[in-house]
Amino acid sequence: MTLEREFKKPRYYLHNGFRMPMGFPPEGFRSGISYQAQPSDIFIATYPKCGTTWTQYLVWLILNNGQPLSASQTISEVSPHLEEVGKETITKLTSPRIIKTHLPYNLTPYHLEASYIYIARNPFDCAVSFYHHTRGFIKHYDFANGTFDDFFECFITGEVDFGDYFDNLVLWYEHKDDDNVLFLTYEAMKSNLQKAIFKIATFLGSKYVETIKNEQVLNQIMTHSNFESMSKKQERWSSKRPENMPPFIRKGEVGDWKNYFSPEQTKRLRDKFKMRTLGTGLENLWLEV
Ligand code: PPS
Repeated sequence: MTLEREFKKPRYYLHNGFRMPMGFPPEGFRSGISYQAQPSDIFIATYPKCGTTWTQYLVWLILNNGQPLSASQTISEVSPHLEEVGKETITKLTSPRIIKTHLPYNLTPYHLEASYIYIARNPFDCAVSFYHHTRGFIKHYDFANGTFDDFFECFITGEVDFGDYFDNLVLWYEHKDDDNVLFLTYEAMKSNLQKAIFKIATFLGSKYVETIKNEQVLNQIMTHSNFESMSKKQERWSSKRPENMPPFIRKGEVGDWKNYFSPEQTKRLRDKFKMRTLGTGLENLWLEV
């Protein structure tokens, strides 16, 4: 008789059925979802590990003529995480506010004139990145010794913080053609960052298209937002991770998942992807991954 293996699970807490990292104050969530969105707000809405920080910084750079954050500033100060810090902190930001959120569409504060930039990443690389994230933030998840196989079972069943990957993606994708939504993929940003910058600037308004028409400004945006520059900055941006854990801005690649997934896991996630995206238009989004 074979015994089914017990999988180790990270620690979470449920807020009205919504799974959040331990250590995120419940009050932040309650208050964050009741924030009244403003017309000038720019939400960076993503499922975790899909390119949030990269896009936050791109938007910051576009809004600030390519000027990088100063040594005393961090990305989470200028673009806080809504459901972590709550609405008071967000309200204090100067407008236009750059707001990070991992909330699903139906919980994200809405205003017809606000801007929502959604970045999607293929679920395979997302799962690997999320695994390292979960391992590294020990105080949140108590999962330092968790394996990829352990985490995969949580990811594929949607039992991870901020909910099921597919629930988040499919619902946001339904709104991809709304006037106030810009839908981009991490992979497209990787293959042509300049094009993504033009799309973001165009979406944010003609004033920003003028900004990036200045070649010097565009070059600065490209340079400060590239993986190497952001890797150097991250020590000040994210809380200290243990020596033996990869950094928050880790590898920044498309296809790293192949180093982690077993053939069985690959088939299970491919099958789930097919099932959850059938008839949505998402089926062909990542044919080459
Ligand atoms: S979080 O915790 O949800 O806010 O994480 P998020 O920022 O969404 O995703 C982290 C992954 O994005 C990669 N990253 C980048 N890739 C390419 N270029 C740049 N500049 C960049 N900045 C961050 C980061 O390395 C994480 O992916 P992995 O695959 O783990 O490297």
